[in-house]
Amino acid sequence: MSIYADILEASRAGQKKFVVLIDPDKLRLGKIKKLLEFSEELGVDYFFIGGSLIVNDMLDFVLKSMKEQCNIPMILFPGNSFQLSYKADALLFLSLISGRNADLLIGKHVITAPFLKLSPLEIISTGYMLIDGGVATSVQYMSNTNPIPSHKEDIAMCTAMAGEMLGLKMIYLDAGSGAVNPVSESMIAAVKGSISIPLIVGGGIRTPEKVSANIKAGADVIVVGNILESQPELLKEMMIAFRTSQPALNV
Ligand code: 1GP
Repeated sequence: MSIYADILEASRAGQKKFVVLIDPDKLRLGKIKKLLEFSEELGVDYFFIGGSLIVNDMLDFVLKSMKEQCNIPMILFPGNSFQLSYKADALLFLSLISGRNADLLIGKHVITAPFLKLSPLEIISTGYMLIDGGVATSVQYMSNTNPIPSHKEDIAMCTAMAGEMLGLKMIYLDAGSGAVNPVSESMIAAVKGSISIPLIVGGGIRTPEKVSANIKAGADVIVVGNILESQPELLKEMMIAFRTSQPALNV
């Protein structure tokens, strides 16, 4: 089954997915090892690999060593068109629909499409929506776009609806890596109620309580990155919160 089919089927059945975001630039290999072991042991569904700006040329190397150590599928979450590696399993083909930077809405896609067409990667078109997380994040600066204000649920809902109508397969609500304020539960619920495609939520999630609250609000896929780089052991509590909050499992 393709990765997208798996996410879609789970989302329709009310089952959730947990993703660990790996920024190849930030992680030391020793730390990756621990995080990979925990992720495999605790049943993490996918890895997202990427960052707004990757300075070291580590992508291929990181993917190769991850593949040697564990079997969790790896999905590229590229900050730019250079973050491409055939060692991954899939790629989020991101259109930054909360912004008005034509390059990130369609321009880069035109340039990369012929390469992706030849690649073995599963390409999953995803509407990426940056939500104000209370601090200027790398993605905001690098994309040269304004995030949607955190209380403007109507704008977020209409943006997500338009993304679905344009044929995008998933919506990613992101407060940006290291956000002070993660996306609120009320915004998650509002967006979830306005679309029928899977909803990914990430950015600034630091506690098991927030994981649980986001699941209850309607997120289909939870993404956690930053905090696990420094505290990989927190993954255990997060996974417990993740599993116990799923309606389908609460029997
Ligand atoms: C960022 O949603 C991801 O794009 C993860 O954010 O690193 O803050 O967990 P954090």
